[in-house]
Amino acid sequence: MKVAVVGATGLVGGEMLKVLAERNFPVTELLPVASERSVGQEIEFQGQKYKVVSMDDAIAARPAVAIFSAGGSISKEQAPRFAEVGTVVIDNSSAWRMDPTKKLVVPEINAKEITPDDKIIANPNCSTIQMVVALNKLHETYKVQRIVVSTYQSVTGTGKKAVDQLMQERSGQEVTSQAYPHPIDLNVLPHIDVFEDNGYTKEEMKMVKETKKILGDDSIRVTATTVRIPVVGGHSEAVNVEFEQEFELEDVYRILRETEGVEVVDDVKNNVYPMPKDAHGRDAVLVGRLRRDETQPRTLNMWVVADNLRKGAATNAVQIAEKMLQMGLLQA
Ligand code: 11C
Repeated sequence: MKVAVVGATGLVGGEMLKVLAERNFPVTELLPVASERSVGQEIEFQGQKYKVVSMDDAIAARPAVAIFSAGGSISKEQAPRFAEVGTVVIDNSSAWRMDPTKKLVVPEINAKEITPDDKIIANPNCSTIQMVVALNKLHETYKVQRIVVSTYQSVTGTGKKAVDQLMQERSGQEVTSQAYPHPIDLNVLPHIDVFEDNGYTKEEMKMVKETKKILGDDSIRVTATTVRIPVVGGHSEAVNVEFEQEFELEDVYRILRETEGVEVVDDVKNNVYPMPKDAHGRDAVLVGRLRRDETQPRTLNMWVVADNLRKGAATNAVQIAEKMLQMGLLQA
């Protein structure tokens, strides 16, 4: 199968290539696409060298699937051009997520909604993916009414420039890479993406809107505070969730142990709980610190950690492609 990876030289693009190879996605020809200045540069994939090609050349090659991670404006412009030649686009930007004509997919939850008419599929935001993977089965059992979430997000969510800023600050070098308006090392920024008119950031509003769309329930109330911390391994989230039905904590543990994509890491007597350094490089969503909110009924506190570049981005996108292949929706 011909596969295009658009944004192949970025942090997420690199992870997409790694995940496609690791999972043995049946790639017969890779079309790495990047900005004009990278065209001709070589990329290694499964022991072979591939030249970075232009967007137009990739479209002309009519790949079966194009996995995009090149930013919203490029997706808005270029995804329809791929779709027109019959390529299925799986897009990791925010360009199509809230478009009512596009599916927003976490395969464990709603891949069954994809139909042969869907040519552009949206991959959700990383911080939303890990939260809904953890909540999906609990929602089916107890019905989520309200979520209060605070995030602790890795600099890898911003990209290479931010990783460089953190590392330069940490090593005491001159800081030539400035991704944030403030220092990030030894600091915490309650600011991810741009501020909107309601005082929330775009990242916070993504968690509000995308959660409802993926879980297919507009009545769920979500309020979020998203925070950048000087960490590279993954995003962490403190999630307070109020259900319609009462629960037993032991049933919550059982449901989470049986939830696809979740790993329960919770043994506080031995100081065992999810941490980004343990999630790094893995696909599982780690869940721990499970406890009742003692201030009100039917409410649970949990701590959710995942590698934002993997399940939060590349792995989820490749899993969508795998599901579509199984469903007969990708033509070689
Ligand atoms: C971050 N969640 O950590 C962002 C990165 O809408 O796909 C992903 C942005 C997006 O900064």
